[in-house]
Amino acid sequence: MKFYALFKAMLPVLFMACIVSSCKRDDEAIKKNSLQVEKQTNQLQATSIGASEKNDNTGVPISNKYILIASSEISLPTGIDGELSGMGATIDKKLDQVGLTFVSSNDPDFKAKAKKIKGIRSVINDYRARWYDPQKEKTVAAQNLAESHEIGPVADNDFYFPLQWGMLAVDARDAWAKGYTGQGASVAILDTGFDLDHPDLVPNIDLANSANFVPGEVLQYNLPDPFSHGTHVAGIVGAADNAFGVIGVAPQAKLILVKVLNDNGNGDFSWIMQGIIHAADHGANVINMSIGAFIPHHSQTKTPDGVINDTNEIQELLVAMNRATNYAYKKGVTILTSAGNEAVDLNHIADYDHYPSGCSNVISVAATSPVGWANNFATDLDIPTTYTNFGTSGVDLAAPGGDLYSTVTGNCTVGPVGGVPCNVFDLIFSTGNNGWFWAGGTSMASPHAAGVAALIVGKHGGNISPSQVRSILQRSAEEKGKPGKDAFFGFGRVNASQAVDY
Ligand SMILES: [Ca+2]
Ligand SMILES: [Ca+2]
Ligand SMILES: [Ca+2]
Repeated sequence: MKFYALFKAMLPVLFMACIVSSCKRDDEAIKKNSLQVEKQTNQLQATSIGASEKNDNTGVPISNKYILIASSEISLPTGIDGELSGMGATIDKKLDQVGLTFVSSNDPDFKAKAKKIKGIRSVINDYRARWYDPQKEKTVAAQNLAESHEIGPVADNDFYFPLQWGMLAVDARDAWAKGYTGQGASVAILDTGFDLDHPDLVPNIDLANSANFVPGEVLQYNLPDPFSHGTHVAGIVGAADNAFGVIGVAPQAKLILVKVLNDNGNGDFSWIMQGIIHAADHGANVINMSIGAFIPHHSQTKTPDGVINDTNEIQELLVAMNRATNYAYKKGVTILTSAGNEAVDLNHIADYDHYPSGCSNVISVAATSPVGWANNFATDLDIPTTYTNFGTSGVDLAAPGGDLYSTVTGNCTVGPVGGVPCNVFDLIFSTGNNGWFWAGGTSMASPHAAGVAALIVGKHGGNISPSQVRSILQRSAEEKGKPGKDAFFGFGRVNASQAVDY
């Protein structure tokens, strides 16, 4: 049976500008050699998708990849290996913990056959989606950067800290001054590949527990384009306080890097589920997923063969995803995700829901930004961005995500960086592949909140449940917008300093 669906997916990063700098300790060496700004507008658009993989801008079922969902949520049927091999199928991965198996088979009747295995509740296609389109990125003439730098004693401020208005917005420095830096907390970053030898990340990367779930690729980001989404997100959570580059919200948290999307931005749902389970089983206290997709409630597609109703398949896909997030939650993991960048009211979209922000036991984060911060450092840092999704049902918290306002003109200088369009400084500055970038999106908001979650976990020595972490995140957030929970801020904009007072 073919699987048709209405689907749209992307990584929630909207705007990027880059400053590619030498990763050298010497400030003189820190000169931008390239700067470009690009605005990508991603409007919600439903795309009708056929069962062909030819159009790689859209989500498609993978014709020979299947997800088997057991009736049990905590185990797989005994003897399933033998039954599957008897069908000529290959087991790609078994997740006994949640009763899921991912299988390859070229048998066109595989689905019908596998559904007959005792203890199997459903068999659906796995899905691949392009979550991020590198064709829409700028091309940067990246310097091939030597990283044979020497990092001196930790005494200086990290030289790009003056660019990090997001740290001011969440009162990160006050939390650090109180002695809370995320020490003792582990944050798993589920994303594209990462710059594993970036001097800002190396001190905190927990390589032993990091993992790649993308067949044919490695954990290290490996594209010529130096913007690396995963590297940017990781730096917001936990770039080291090492007198170099930038600082993350939780600069002493350990970073478990988990590659669930390939460097071109494609990812299978099975890779994401494996990443969630891996993080939960390898000591993560917090998971950050700066990824997002709209999945329809119902799907019915007219084909030459008649009408195909995929509603059940879609519901089962979500059953599988929820098993992964529920498993992590029960193992004590606080899960943060981006609310998405389509500027839609999540309370009032009739036919779609946003995932993984809509999964069970995850915290969804909307994005805020100043307007013209480089022109006026006293300006409000907590304005809802132009792109952020909103709605009380779909937003739990708000955090800095950055924006790129065309009304902000001219060139500005902030800290060590000058001659840059003033509006670029309203984006979030963090690590990229062999350098640093500005980027904006709810992809950047979620890791600010994940960093605050890490500060909370660190303060409590890891002995705190995800429901308690959520409660503290919400109660310590700064009230914004309408009193109480509201559409753009949820329970408020996260505050690191207030969070560590609980
Ligand atoms: Ca640093
Ligand atoms: Ca590198
Ligand atoms: Ca409010």
